[in-house]
Amino acid sequence: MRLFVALCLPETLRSRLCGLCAGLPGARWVAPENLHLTLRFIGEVDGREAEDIDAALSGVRFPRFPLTLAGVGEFADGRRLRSIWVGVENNEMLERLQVKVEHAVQRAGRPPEQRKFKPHITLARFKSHPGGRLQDYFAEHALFRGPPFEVTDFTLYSSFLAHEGAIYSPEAVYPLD
Ligand code: 2AM
Repeated sequence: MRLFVALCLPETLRSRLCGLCAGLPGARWVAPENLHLTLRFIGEVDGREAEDIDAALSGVRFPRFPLTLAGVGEFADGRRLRSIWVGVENNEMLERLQVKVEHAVQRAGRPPEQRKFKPHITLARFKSHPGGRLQDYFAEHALFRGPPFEVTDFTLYSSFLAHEGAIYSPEAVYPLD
């Protein structure tokens, strides 16, 4: 199975984010129930590895903390637009939690993540570029700021790639102190 560790977002916040999910031709918008903030992508594992990862994540001790989503941005490979996302206000606690999760996943035997952690919530992925509409979109939503919310847990998700798109299922939830 294909695993990743993420923060689940409160329902009210996901509804707010849905307001950002319109107005770009060529966008494949993420379904509201799939909006999440990834802490660590793990990838394909077998049942034994999944158990080790679950055990390591169960050992993470970390306090609850507040988080605020803000701003919008894009990921591109050269000139090819890959995705647009909502960012996070500077948050040292989030960075520290991510490091703890990264270490736990490594203790479970996975190789270190090479990419720098860039917290984001993907809103849409693209097969074709929306052209000039993208600048309008960024101008319209540049000042987006969500209501602060408390992070009370993190989740190990499995991802199943179906025809209609990815289906994410929470496999385990790890409460913060
Ligand atoms: P994305 O939202 O930026 O695409 C489930 O697929 C989650 O894991 C998504 O949040 C996705 O990030 C992330 N993800 C998928 N493949 C990845 C990879 N190879 N490296 C890092 N993160 C990945």
